[in-house]
Parts: sequence; structure tokens; C-alpha cells
Amino acid sequence: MGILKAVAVISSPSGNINVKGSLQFIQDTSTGVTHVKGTILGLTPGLHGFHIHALGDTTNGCNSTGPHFNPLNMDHGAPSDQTRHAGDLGNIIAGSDGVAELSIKDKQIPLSGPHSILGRAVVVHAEPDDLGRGGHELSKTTGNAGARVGCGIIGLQSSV
Ligand SMILES: *[C@@H]1O[C@H](CO)[C@@H](O)[C@H](O)[C@H]1NC(C)=O
Ligand SMILES: [Cu+2]
Ligand SMILES: [Zn+2]
Repeated sequence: MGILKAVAVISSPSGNINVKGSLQFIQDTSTGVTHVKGTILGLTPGLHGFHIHALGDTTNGCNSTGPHFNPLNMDHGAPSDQTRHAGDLGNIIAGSDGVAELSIKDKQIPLSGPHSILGRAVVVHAEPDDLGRGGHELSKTTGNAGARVGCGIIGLQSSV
């Protein structure tokens, strides 16, 4: 009961891009809602797909973090859709300065229990997520959001 906290330090392991940032995850265990907040810098202006991926493995940069976290075996969608991956958090928006300020609340990304996102990765993409509606062959799996420009592993943080 109470509050659980986690943190992810975002970086871009693959050389020529310099995406970085820090995100905090705060779950209210009475409602099950997790609040993701923080700042990511070094993005191109505009929309960027933003997801929880299944694995906390960055041995090959963000590419080894696996597919979108999908414990219920659903198609890709928007965060507000009934049909979505648990990890589908939609898009974040970077301003002309390349900075995205995030504040996302979601019920499918708990920090405890069988569908916990602890030890998995949060990933930022080069392109917008089409939320499953783009009609591209990748729309129903990845939202066709392009390369993985930044990622970080979600780790437990002291809740006091
Ligand atoms: C990750 O995959 C992309 C293709 O989507 C490739 O261009 C890039 O070089 C890969 N990065 C690493 C670190 O292997
Ligand atoms: Cu992703
Ligand atoms: Zn997805």
C-alpha cells in the first residue's frame, strides 16, 4: 500500500545522437495509476513514439530492449485504446529546442505485481507513433515509430 517509485536515466548508446534525460515513475498502489514525469533533451522537434519495451537489456544499445511490453498479447495501439500493448504510451512532443517535458498517467505500467515494468526499458523513437492507425505493415506492432534514439532501464528507487 502507498507509493512506489522508480527511475530511468535516458541515453543514446549509439554514437551520433545525443538524446538524454531522466524520468521518474510514481505508482499510487491504491489506484494502480503510475505517473511518468521528467525531461528528455536532444530530440528533433515534434512527435516521438514513447514506449515501455519488454527487456532491460542494452548490450546492443536500445536495439536489444526487445519488442513493446505486451503481457496480454494485444495489437499495438494508442494509450487510450482498449486494444494496446501495456507498454504503449503514445507520443511525446519536443519543442523547437529539442526538449520534451513529460507527464503521463497510465494504469497498465505498474511497478509491482505480475505485469511490473521494473527491470524493463523505456524507449524514445526517432519518428511519431501512428498509434496503430497508419496502415503501414508495422502499424499494428510498433506504430512505425522508426529508430530507437534513446532508452533507459527502469529501476526501483527509494520510496521515502
Ligand atoms: C539499431 O538498429 C538500427 C536499425 O533500426 C541500426 O541502424 C543501428 O545501427 C542499430 N544500433 C546498434 C547499436 O546496433
Ligand atoms: Cu518503442
Ligand atoms: Zn506497442
